[in-house]
Amino acid sequence: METKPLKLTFSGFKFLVLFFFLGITLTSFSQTGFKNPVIPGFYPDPSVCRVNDDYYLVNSSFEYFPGVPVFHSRDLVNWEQIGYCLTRDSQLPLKKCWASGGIYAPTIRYHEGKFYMVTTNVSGGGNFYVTATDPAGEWSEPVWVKQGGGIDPTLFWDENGKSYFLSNTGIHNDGSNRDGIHLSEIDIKTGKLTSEPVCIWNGTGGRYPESPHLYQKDGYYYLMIAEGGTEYGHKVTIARSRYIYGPYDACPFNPILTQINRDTQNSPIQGSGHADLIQANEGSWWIVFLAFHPQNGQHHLTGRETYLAPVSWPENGWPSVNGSGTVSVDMNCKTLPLKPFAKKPVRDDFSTSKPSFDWNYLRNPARENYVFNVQKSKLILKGSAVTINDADSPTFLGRRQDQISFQSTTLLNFAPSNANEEAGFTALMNERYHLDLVKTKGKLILRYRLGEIRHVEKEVSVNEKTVYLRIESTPEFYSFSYSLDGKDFKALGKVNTNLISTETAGGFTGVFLGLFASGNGKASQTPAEFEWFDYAGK
Ligand code: 6LW
Repeated sequence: METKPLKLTFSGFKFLVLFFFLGITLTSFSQTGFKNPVIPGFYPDPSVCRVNDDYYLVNSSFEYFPGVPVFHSRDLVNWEQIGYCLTRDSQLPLKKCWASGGIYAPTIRYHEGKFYMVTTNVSGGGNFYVTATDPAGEWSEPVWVKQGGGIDPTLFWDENGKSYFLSNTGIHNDGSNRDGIHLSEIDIKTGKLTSEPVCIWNGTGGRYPESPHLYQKDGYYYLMIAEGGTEYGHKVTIARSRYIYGPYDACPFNPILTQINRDTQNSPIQGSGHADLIQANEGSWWIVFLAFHPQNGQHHLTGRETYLAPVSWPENGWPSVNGSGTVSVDMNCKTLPLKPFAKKPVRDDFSTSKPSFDWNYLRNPARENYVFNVQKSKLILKGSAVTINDADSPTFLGRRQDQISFQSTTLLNFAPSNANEEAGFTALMNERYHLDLVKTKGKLILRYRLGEIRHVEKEVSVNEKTVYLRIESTPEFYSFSYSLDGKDFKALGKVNTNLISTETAGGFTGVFLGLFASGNGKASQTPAEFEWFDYAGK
């Protein structure tokens, strides 16, 4: 067959030019819509900064180690974890830290070529900051801020380059003990406050005025805070002043963000608050904030998560969040050009020499009790005297339950000959609230720890060394099953999710799915080998 060379006619050329520009317009300007939360699971108190086209976000981490996860994005919608700020015991002393103690809300800022992350270790030294030139790490040793008390610190540099430190402290500058946002100057090299903290605003009357962030725009200082507490009454308010020390005038339509109103009382998103504003590279404004997703009535288990909403902020005007001051799961707004990351695999086959960023320890881990055996592709846990009922560091490695419905399975090789030794798989809110599938000498046990209640739901005799353990959840129930061949799973029991929710257990964290081992009072002789771990949201 005769083939003709392809000739580009003038009208063909016009079409090509048209397609080219259409393509550019579609890919490099706005795209429509995204889903909240943008970072699902226990990732609360988000703070964000931008360097050119790159955005970096951090979250609080409480008793978990490493501390303060760092995420990267190029569109504010898709986030990928690139590391942690606090990876060394010297940066993150968590010894004997109580559940939901440790690291409270952080702020991340970029100033003159350096990243700063400032936060509070409420059970280990108070306010401090660390710095890095690469946000993926390593971060510096802590610079401690010498201020008695205070949480939710922020650093701020004004246009003339002065450094400021803000936090919420209960100590008011007239000596009374009243919550308010305090501001002082700081020597950024030493962490020494060079002026007395002064209370500049205590909000619009909601309890716990906290999480201050300061911005400079159109000749004003804008001070944005959270009020109402981090539960269902949470909200974001803002005030402004021509002078950094005030007086601050409250925005006439505060709160600028809340889910507490009549029209949002049945929303799947509740508790929106604790926010940070960011201006994108092309000029648009956005807000990141925490909120949570109740299930099974007014109960949430997946923690306070990271959400995103667009902000319109006219010159000399007030910022307006999403037009309505509320948010939804399906966000019908223009976004930056979307740059998604690859989906995470369902299986972790433990073929790496250290855990992926998904995995966390409880408090400062005893490193000798964790072996990442790359050759055999196994995670080997050695039980210590400490148990998962202790506010301590048991041999435990967990990942966040970041979906309300999921299925998660692990393959365990463990046949101890001593009755005190155990290893297993747990859904854990904290050391006082957890649901465990435990292998002991000759037995598999399903047991629940619910505050002062310790209940054994089921015991079956299992002498085999190898057992598959499975935890699944729906909004209403956790279900537990096991298998000896990986195909036929036998149900052991199910329990209501609300029994270990944040509303029941208290605290600021979310459920972890954890692999653990313990010698219950003395070191175990028998290591527990985990071959792989699967987790899939439904
Ligand atoms: C945090 C405070 C808050 O420091 O809860 O929701 C505290 N906001 O600002 C712990 O996350």
